[in-house]
Amino acid sequence: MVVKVFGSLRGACPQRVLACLLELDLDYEFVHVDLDSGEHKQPPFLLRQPFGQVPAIEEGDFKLFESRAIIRYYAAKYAEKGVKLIGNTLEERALVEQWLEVEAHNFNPMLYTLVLQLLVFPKMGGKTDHVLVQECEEKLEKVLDVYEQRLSESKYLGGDYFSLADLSHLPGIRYLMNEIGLAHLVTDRKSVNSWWIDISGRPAWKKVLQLITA
Ligand SMILES: N[C@@H](CCC(=O)N[C@@H](CS)C(=O)NCC(=O)O)C(=O)O
Repeated sequence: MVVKVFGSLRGACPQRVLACLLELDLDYEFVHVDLDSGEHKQPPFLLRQPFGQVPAIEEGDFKLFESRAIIRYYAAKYAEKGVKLIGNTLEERALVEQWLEVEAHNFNPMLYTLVLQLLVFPKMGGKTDHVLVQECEEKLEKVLDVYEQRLSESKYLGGDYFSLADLSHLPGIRYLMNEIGLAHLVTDRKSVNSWWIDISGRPAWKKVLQLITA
């Protein structure tokens, strides 16, 4: 069954879902939600996502929101497809879950604030809070130091295979590299940089980039 993805291509969270669907080679239909006109805050969309954010998916009668819940669902559902995005054993899976949590709770809050301060607010005519930017950058440096240690011992975050833990970082690190002038946070760290070159070169992510820039 074709998966309907409701979102905006410029959003990191919809990009996370697309990266997963493309890794799994699943058919999907992308339904554009117009963030500029506030379509995501209107009652029809709130029935799909009560917090008024993208993405949400629909597959027949089944509906789901929260990008990380969606990627977990599809990785588990299609684990037999031959693409191992989560572990086979409980322990392998727990490691992937651990780094997915790190992405959501240690990496993403800093990244999100930096994107708002350095990209979104200036575009809307607002002012950047440079003290906050400095604080977030320092906190993100510390998070990425932990990644550097992990990736100097393990090819990928969750183990020796590309998993959801790596995939979930792709949209956020793209912002660091290309949109907010903080590529040095990655390139200054040998193992993080090699990991980024590897995961961002995956065909599924390249297809997401083509969609974003089309
Ligand atoms: N935890 C949610 C966060 C969703 C989210 O922040 N979506 C952003 C786009 S990446 C959005 O809808 N922004 C518009 C808004 O919050 O009004 C998820 O992972 O799906």
